[in-house]
Amino acid sequence: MSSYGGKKARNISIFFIISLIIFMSGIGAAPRFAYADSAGIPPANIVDLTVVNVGSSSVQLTWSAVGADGYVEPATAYDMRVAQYDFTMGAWNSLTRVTGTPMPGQPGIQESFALTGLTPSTMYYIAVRGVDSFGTLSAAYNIVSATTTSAGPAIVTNVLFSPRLESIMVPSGKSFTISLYNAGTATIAATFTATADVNGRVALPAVISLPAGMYDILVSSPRYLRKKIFGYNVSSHANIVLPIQPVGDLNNDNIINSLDWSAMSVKWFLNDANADVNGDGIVNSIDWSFLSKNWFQTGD
Ligand SMILES: [Ca+2]
Ligand SMILES: [Ca+2]
Ligand SMILES: [Ca+2]
Repeated sequence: MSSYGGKKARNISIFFIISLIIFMSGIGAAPRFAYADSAGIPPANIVDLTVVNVGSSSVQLTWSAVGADGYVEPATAYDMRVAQYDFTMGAWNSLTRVTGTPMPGQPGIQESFALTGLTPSTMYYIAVRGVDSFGTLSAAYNIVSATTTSAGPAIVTNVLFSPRLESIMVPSGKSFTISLYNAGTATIAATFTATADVNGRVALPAVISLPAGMYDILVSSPRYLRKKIFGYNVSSHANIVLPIQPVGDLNNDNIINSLDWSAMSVKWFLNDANADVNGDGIVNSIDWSFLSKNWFQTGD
């Protein structure tokens, strides 16, 4: 047993010594070949810079990667310049250098970069050159131009409507249908039905993407004539006070006439939510007085 154990110990120590020799001699380590970038050889020219997409504040670009020497070994960096005029080589150093350009990949691969922070509806001229470890730039380049798109109107948020009803404060939970027409047209940009909050206000639902701009706004609510305001400039955080809706259209046909009186008269002296115009719990001459006052009025 002891001789076996001694043989094992000897084998382990021989293995350890051989490993140490291999380690110290560098045999077995990954070979490393440092590429000697030549100062005299610039990165190849980048002449395939291409605009692939244009937004209101960004331009998406692609080009083929160049190397530190021509197309050999990845370059050190890219030097991209942007101007609002068609520039010449002599102007290069005076142009704004774009930050955030990608680390050069293997020569020949396609690089992709989004130039951001641009002004809408503006023409830009862009070029890119490879840079080697000596700071030598590609000798030549192509210039691309792109005009950013217009910004477009912002989508409004936190818009409130304050409907107004003849004879009563707007009660919490009262239902309103509000339609926003593109101003001066019959085109509805948005329409929704929602109930009033405890302050009698109706919020534009967050799911509606309404661009800021001019709208004609139609409001309707059961028993009240529809009312429209024209040319309202809707923006975020607006609180839009709507016109007073006359009461008495019990059958919701947007006119107050004998049909509404018929609907009221059959509820005379009763507690009927629809015919009780002023909400005092009884249908009587007070409710009739509202119909009488608004007789033959029509809504918008
Ligand atoms: Ca070089
Ligand atoms: Ca009616
Ligand atoms: Ca009443």
